Amino acid sequence: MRPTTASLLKSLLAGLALSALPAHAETVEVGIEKMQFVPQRVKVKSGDTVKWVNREKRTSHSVLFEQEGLPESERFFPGESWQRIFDKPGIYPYICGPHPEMTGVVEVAE
Ligand SMILES: [Cu+2]
Repeated sequence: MRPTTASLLKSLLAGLALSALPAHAETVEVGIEKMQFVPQRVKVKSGDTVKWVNREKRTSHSVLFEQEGLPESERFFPGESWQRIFDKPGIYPYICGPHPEMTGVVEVAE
């Protein structure tokens, strides 16, 4: 079947709408295993999401950006995750609430 003018116009408009969007944001995963954030330091781009995944057998953890004065994430258990979107470039150090010896850094580029 030949495409109609309307359907051609529709796909053209869809293409334009897509190209007007900002670059595709990504989700970067940080694992939590053996009482460590892995990798300990991640580099992402502005607009990206960082997702922490608890890969322990029993231990629950949290993510706490103490220096920003943000509330601690919920404790998440093995198999659970927590995520945050980073909109602004900068260096974001964090710890685990119940285990402050666990530290990590999110580096957000432009
Ligand atoms: Cu912890």
